[in-house]
Amino acid sequence: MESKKEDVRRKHIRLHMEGALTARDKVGVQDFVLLDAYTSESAFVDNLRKRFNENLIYTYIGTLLVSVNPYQELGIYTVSQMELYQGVNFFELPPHVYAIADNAYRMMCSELNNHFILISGESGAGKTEASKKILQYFAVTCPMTQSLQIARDRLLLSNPVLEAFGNARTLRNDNSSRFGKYMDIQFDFQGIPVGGHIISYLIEKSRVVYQNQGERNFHIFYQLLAGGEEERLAFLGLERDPQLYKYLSQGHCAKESSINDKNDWKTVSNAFSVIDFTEADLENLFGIIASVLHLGNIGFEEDDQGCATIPDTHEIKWIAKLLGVHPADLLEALTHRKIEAKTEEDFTRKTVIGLLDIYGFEVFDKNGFEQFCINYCNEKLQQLLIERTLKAEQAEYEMEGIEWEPIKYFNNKIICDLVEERHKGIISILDEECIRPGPATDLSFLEKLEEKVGKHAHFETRKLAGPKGRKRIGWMEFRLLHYAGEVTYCTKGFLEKNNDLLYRHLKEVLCKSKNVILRECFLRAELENRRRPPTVGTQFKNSLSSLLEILISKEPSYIRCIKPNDRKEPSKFDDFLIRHQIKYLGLMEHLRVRRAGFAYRRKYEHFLQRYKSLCPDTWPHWHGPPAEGVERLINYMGYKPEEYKLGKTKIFIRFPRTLFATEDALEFCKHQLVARIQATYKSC
Ligand code: AOV
Ligand code: MG
Repeated sequence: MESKKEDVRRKHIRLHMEGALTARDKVGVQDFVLLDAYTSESAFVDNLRKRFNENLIYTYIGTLLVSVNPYQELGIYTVSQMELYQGVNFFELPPHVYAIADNAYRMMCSELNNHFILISGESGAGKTEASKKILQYFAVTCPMTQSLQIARDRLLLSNPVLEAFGNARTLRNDNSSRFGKYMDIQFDFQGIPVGGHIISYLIEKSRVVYQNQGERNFHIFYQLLAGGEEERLAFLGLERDPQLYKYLSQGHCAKESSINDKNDWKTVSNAFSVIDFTEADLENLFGIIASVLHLGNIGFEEDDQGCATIPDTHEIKWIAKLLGVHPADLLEALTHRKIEAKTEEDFTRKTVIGLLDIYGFEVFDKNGFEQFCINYCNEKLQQLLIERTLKAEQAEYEMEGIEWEPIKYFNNKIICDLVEERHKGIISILDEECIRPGPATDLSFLEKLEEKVGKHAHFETRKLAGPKGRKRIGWMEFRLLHYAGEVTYCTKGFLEKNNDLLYRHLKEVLCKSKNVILRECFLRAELENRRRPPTVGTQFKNSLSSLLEILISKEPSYIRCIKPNDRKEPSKFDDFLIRHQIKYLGLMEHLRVRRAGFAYRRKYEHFLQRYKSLCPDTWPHWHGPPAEGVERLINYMGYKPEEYKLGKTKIFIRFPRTLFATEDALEFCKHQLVARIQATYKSC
């Protein structure tokens, strides 16, 4: 294993040094900072395309990983690949999501601090897949005691369950995450995983009752019908055919060839048993799932007095049985309306690596409240990235006392403020409309927006349209100019979804349910609390701000995912689409900042450790200050003054070729050493 690992490393270092040679023409450079024409977007795209055509989907910009979704299995996630990356210095092997994971792990172990890996990119770009690969990497490579293996399996198997209940087919992605997920793994001081927890963010509830053309409900409904045992379905009063259920068939794609619900059911049921769901838990859980399907099939009619009635009570009986409520109470609650005036973990010696996998930026033909929340969330993550990379990188030069030319970049804080600012932002305006007395409607909300944020540079409505020739905006719509592009939102449903109120009468019935899970969701104490709960928009805003607090306190690693085409096809590289993503992800600015005259920077200690064998003064040991050792080494190597700068804690190397030459020398030195040893053996 070790010699194979060494071979691959050597081959890689050779490729690395051949940056300017033939291999580079074919496979491109593996780190964009090595691009000669690093300011050219075309050169950037060319490099990405060359690599994509060779099935090399990963490329670095310094320590940031750019990943292009291959839409096919590439065989690069095997256990032997994982072993290869384990404990190897970041730039020594080709770019990989495992290198990011391993680097975060090693830094956490050596510096005893907390890390997080932020995976971003638009819907379908590969975020969830990347987060699963990272989780698998930790599961396979981290030291593990026997008892911890059970916890590990549980953590891994929580994923298919979360996906079954939280993911669905959309027009953008067959397995689109409809909720945000922050997962952290806790490690003890020896780097052994000892636990973890998962926080989920705003699930797209409305999908349960309505899906657009070409989209589906959450996977679990279809999985249960396709794979559930006969007796289970009979117990739940369900038929196999999803077309029989209104909530499963509105998108006209209940049966989708690219999704194997029957197989997925097996995975999910197996996961349920490993994570210790008892048969009673499952009965309660699927009782709720089946009730939703029955509920969707209830036919409401109007009687002579204009009141709602349910003539056929077949479904009501099933729901009442499954939820353990009285059928008459349920019927009454569905047809009448009564009108009436997280604890933080205790991190001591533990450190964590957090993984954030959240819904990506989304644009459909019709965008509603859900897209508004999802895209707002993406604005916030972009903001975090700007703060921590573009700003921080530039601050590093300042801190290290290095002169440089500041780089301009678009700061999307202005859009975040437009959405979330207190008293002035869109969420506040929406909340005001939701609580004000008198008849508020989705239209009056739009008018308030026009009045209060109409002049904002990133906001448009039909009345306040931007330049001519742009796509028309409808009466009920407003448009936001997001960092990732324009999105036109229809305000229909904004008030209702933001309020998210369930009539008290219904809640009272559900509080008395014999179904334990349901009773936990509808607590009597909450029913008695007459205070109005915060709106969905405000809850979301608050949970995002606590998420950012969690992230800000940790050391970041970034993965930027790119979607190669809109048709979910392998080997298709759509230049136009990719250019757009490169632009809005700010990758060119990131590269420019990263290069800002210096292609590489390394801490003195690390630089010396790697190259000390090249200079007699530093080999085999250097006992003085690392900065002085580095100075001796580079003088010996003949670095010219314009090739580098010495900062307070790091050496900054201006040109990639200087580093290549140094790597070259290191390789040569190793070969000589090996040849000398072989010669000694032969002569013995
Ligand atoms: P997302 O998480 O970024 O979208 P996914 O991670 O679900 O996107 O990826 C979408 C699909 O692309 C997956 O189901 C795979 O078929 C394929 N895919 C992604 N990454 C890889 C990879 N590394 N290797 C092979 N196939 C891949 V969303 O959740 O919609 O924002 O809300
Ligand atoms: Mg996802």
